[in-house]
Amino acid sequence: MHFDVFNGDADGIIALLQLRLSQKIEQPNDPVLITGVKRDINLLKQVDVNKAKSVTVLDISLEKNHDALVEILQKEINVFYVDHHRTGEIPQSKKLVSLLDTDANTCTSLLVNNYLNGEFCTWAVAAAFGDNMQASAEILAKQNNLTLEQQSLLSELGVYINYNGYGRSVEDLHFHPADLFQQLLKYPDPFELIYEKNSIFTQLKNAYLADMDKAKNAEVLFNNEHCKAVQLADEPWARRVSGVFGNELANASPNKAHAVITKNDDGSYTVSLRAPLKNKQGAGDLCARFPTGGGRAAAAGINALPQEMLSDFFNSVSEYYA
Ligand SMILES: [Mn+2]
Repeated sequence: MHFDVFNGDADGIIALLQLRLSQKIEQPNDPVLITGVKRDINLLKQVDVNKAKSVTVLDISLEKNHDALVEILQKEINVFYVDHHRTGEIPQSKKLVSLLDTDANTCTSLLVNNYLNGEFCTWAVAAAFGDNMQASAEILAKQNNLTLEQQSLLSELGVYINYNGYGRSVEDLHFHPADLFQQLLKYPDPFELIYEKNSIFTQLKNAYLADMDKAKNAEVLFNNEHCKAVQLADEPWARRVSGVFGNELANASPNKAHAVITKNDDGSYTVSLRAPLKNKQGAGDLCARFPTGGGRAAAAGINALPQEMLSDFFNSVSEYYA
């Protein structure tokens, strides 16, 4: 049995899409899909080590999946691991083939795109836009002679797929990421999807625009030269839109760090932090200072920040980027 383990955001879904559409590599028979909401990254432990012969892992931090990976490798299961998040210590094993690059301007789909020599580069462009890597997306788009209109459509597609991954649980999402992946697998050419009437593209677009419209009234909790934090309501629409709304704030004020905050049932806060676009570093380390925090240099989060640490967090972020 083969297991495909992937993050439920645009980067994870599209990285797998590129691999499974490919004519260049051997394809597994009826792979088992393991994914979840974007924040659900402890996915590797869900692999059944007694049934797995091989595992592909995409866009989830090796550091956070280290123990499960070691167990899989000890069972002599082949692992192909592609990612751009924190790696921690990388296990040494002949069974592990990895493409790991934590450069702030690359993402898993771009790494897969290199691996496949650009076989589905239009999808990779959409993924890079979806992971908010504008500059890298535009470079790849230009290399492939995509027009500005094509770029902006692929950007929309990436943003909508990414938006679908945000929620506390899969019940918040419009599409389960595994179902969304299966639907997208019908479109080797993303423009076919984009131009199709009433397609998933259109459905996601309408849902996205409705949620974003509500987010414009968000309450500002903290705002200075270096950091802006806004709070969104604890409702499915807000949980879905928090990440992409954060990207929009970041693009509007590229010199500031941005935090989008929602309250959890237990009174703690979910935090999504983005480093200033002009200084894409430190977000992962900042979030890791707080319990349940972690992530990448450019974008990171805290799953349950205790209420009494909120102002501490704002001050830390503000001081760090001052
Ligand atoms: Mn990613």
